[in-house]
Amino acid sequence: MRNLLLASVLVFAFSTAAMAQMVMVGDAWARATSPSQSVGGIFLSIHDHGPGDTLISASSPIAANLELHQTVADASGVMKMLPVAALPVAAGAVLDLKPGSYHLMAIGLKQQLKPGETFPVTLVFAKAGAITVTATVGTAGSAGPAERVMDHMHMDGMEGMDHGAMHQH
Ligand SMILES: [Cu+2]
Repeated sequence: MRNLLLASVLVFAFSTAAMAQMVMVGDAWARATSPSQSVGGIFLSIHDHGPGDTLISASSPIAANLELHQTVADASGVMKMLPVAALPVAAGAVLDLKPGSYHLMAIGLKQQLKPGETFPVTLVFAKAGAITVTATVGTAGSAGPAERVMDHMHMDGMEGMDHGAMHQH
């Protein structure tokens, strides 16, 4: 009887641990900003280890708002950023938020983002709830981790212009 009870406790503990890790967020980083810049891009990688989930919002103490954005080409090939209401992550999939693609846009920066500094980013998922990670600031033109340098070379200039155009009201 005691063994049965112990087994039940172990099963419960295991499933609780598994639930907590159904979504993992890593490689969070941001582009460095100039003192006059009020917006900035934040990038990270979301790994789903469960039945899939949806990123529904994000926040950070460094900015008034973090918006979910997507960089897309319009009919004439001009790159634009569009706010997205939610970002679905398929079961077992990896969703990379990276330059030229999905990203978090810090709106109303409260501080300059200087290379090497870190700050917290909280992501809220429909199922997994809130997950807070630490983002590291790269250099101004940084594409983040080395393997993303190719994305950077293709997309950085265009995305930089988009950010200015879209957020200067
Ligand atoms: Cu953006």
